[in-house]
Amino acid sequence: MADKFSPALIVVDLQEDFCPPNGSLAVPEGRETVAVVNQMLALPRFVLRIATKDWHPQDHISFASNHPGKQPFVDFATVTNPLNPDEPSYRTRLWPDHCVQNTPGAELVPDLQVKGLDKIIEKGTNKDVEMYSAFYDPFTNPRVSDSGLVGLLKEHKVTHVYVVGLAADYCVRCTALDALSEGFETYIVEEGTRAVDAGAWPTEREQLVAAGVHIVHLGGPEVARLSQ
Ligand code: VGL
Ligand code: ZN
Repeated sequence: MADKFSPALIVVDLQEDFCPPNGSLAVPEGRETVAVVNQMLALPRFVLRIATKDWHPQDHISFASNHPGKQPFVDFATVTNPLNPDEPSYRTRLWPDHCVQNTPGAELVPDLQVKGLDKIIEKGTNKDVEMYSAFYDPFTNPRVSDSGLVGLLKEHKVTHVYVVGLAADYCVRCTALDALSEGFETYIVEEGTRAVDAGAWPTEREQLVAAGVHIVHLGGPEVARLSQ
């Protein structure tokens, strides 16, 4: 029997606040991904096309504004599992306020072909935890938030996950790593993403490849098979 190929597309956080010229956390060239993402959305082979929205309450732990004296981009905060203070805490980078629920900055970019989407998943809604991944937060003992994405992919018997959107070095990266650990063959289409720190991307890219994520390109065979 031929190997199963049942691919899903995950479009990560293609929202106004992550795009120039006006986004509060604009990723350099972030808006250039939209045409590529629309091209991916139009490919016939996907069994599921999902978009995520970063969707924070105003008091979210990742906003520097909620930590007196701390500066976005440069400072960090400690995150502790709100359900288990004994689970090891971790340091998380602080950001400008972004993607606040029901604000214009949290909207998907207007040029995105949303009619091609099967579902939109909101993440980062718990004020006490950072959630870069489209699947769940980084805590495991116990997990604090689960978006339901694994369940959805398994329901549709998805085998391969293609990830695009923003930002390559944060939410795209974490989503790809979780997809991999859930057992999916995982691809990042590089033209369809951009990094917050473009200078650090080549190193992070290598780490993703070492972990088993396939970083692929529009003209390559991994994308071509989505047309057949
Ligand atoms: C993201 C920083 C903060 C992302 C979300 O979508 O990559 N980055 N929140
Ligand atoms: Zn965020």
